[in-house]
Amino acid sequence: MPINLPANSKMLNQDFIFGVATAAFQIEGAAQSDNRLPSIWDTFCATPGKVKGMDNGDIACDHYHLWEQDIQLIKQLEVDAYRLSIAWPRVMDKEGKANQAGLDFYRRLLKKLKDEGLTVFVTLYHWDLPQHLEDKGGWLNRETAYQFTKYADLVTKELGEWVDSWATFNEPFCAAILGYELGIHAPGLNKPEYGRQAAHHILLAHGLALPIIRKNAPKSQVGIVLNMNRSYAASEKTEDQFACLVRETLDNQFFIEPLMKGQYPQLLKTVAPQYLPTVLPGDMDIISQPIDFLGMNFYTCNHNAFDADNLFKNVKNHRSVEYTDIGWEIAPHAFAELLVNLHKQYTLPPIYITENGAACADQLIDGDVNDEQRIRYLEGHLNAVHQAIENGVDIRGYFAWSLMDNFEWAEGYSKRFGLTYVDYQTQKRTIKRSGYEYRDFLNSRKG
Ligand code: IFM
Repeated sequence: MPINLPANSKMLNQDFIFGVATAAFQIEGAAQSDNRLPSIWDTFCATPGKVKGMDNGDIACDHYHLWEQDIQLIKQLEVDAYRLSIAWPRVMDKEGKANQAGLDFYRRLLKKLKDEGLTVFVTLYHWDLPQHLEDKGGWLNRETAYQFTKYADLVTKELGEWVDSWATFNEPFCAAILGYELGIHAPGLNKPEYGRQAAHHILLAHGLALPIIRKNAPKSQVGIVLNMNRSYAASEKTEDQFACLVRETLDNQFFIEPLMKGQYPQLLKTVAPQYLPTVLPGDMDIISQPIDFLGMNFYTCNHNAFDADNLFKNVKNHRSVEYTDIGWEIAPHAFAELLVNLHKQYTLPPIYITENGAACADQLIDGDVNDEQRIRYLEGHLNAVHQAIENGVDIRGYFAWSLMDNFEWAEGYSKRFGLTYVDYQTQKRTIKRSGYEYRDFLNSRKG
């Protein structure tokens, strides 16, 4: 079943970038190698009851050792670009000094990626905060934003020559809200005021780092990556419509509005003031500086019914729809709508779809993984991107999540998002049918 786009799609032009994405903690392993410090995810994994099966990132996909073979895997998929993240605890010691052994790993990796002709997108923070900073309050401590600028300065100075695109943060919603408000992710705290204050400090760190990155890497583009959901009201009832509006505000607008307009959503002042962080004079100007691109990660949609005790309450779609193995509704139409709505609400910079993909109950049988649901998922969402572009949204690229199966945070290794199957016992990689279909689709474009 091939992946198809309309023949006239702008996504088939040579300048539209297609890639695959990963993140450091999810694939690297080598948790104790070369003076890497513990991160909040190491601590969270070691805390009983937090991660399924008490899985951890100690070995993961052992990419730290298998990186050359993994670059060949990327080449086999014949993509244009690769998106990865740097592990802060690997490259900086507690005093803020460079850890050359950790930096050397990334130097070798990035240089080879460039030698292989790939466009390289790097995210500075994909959730692996050094534990020693969490011990001082983590993202609840404003000082962490200033520590982040030192880390951003070091990394963009040392590694800038091989990077085409820098993102400061991946999914501030997950880092702050899942981590500090809902307690599902590291560091596992759960108070509304914590989540929103952590989010403010992350956005502040983003803004403080922008001029530093621009100075160190003047030829690269700089932006940030947000994850977004499309919210639907569970019914026509006023209270469900209201629940949907609040949810959309807390999930999406809370992050994009400060970046684009320098303010938090005004609606929260009246309906949920506990979700407004403490902001110091000047913060919003720092946060809302222009960016070269906005990265957008999309997976699913929500249906919201009013519950005064739980503004994050989801109900199942009452229509018969398909879900992935992680229980997320497959809703490509929601992706197109979300993109077009944002385009109407804001003057957006160019957008890259920095993540999109499906967790499927993959099985390796005789060297073959027949993941037809993932192929349909990819085709549906690629066509949604096409629709959004037709409706005027400036989208420049698309990254499938993920290059390979990996550590799926609180789900451990139980959920597989890869275009490549990983046997965690042997570390053997097997390209799934979705990987081959993605490759063939990219080749048809080149032809
Ligand atoms: O695996 C994650 C990734 O780290 C961030 N975005 C969502 C993916 C799937 O949950």
